[in-house]
Amino acid sequence: MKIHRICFLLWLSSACLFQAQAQSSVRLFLNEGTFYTVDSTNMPALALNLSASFNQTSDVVEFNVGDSIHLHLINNTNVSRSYAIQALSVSGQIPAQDSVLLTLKSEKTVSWILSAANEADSYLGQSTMITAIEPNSSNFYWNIREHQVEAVLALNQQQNFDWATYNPDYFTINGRSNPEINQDPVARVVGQVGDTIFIHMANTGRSIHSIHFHGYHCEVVQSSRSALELGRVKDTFGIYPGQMKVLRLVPHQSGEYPVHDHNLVAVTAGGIYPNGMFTTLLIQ
Ligand SMILES: [Cu+2]
Repeated sequence: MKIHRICFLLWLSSACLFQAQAQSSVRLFLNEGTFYTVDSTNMPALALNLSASFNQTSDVVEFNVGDSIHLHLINNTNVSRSYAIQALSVSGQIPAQDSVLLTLKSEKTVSWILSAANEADSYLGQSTMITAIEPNSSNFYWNIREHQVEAVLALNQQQNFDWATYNPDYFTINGRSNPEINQDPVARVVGQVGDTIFIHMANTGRSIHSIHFHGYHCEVVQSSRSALELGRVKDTFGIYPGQMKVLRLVPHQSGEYPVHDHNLVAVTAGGIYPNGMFTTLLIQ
């Protein structure tokens, strides 16, 4: 997974006010390709990438609070596709091989989920995070999903899938499972004691997940579901389908500690444990 960081070389100079108001541009391609699980099972997929080549670990768009960005969303497939940022009540259609331009700005730190307006394409992988951050802050991104080949194949053929029979058997963070999650610098939290670290979690799947931290507690600083969650300091964070949740972690001790889905089925891949949602925090 890559990340698009819109940064300004002159941020700390006297030109920063001008630079901060400058508008930047980013191109995000909706690509189709083949998703490979950790045991080499494959299935058709969509992804949002910073280039026109498909990568199953959809890329994140990050910009600084107070800046605005022009997001060119390019449909690099041969059928018309929808898009939506539910939190902003933004949605629309992009004809095949065409694009739309979205101008986004935020005066406060916030993360949004950019997905399809329809469930099928979102489930196939058209879903990522767009986030406004404080300059020079430490941010990591966990796009949490689960996969069932039968569901993917049905939805990819525009057939209905009976979600009552949903029984996913692959569970990923940024399109990867353990042990590959720790090789993703966007997902794998690395920091130092006393750092302020923000972990942006989006549940872009269909199941509820419950993410458990060993060794540390985090504070909820954003929840798209309920303001009641804000300020809670815990070690386990439930996250509903479609929910965006941002955690603040200030590590008090060094070490390498696991983070995983507390539902142990979600720590498997094709039935093999622990090849699902499992990663480690590395604090020095
Ligand atoms: Cu645990």
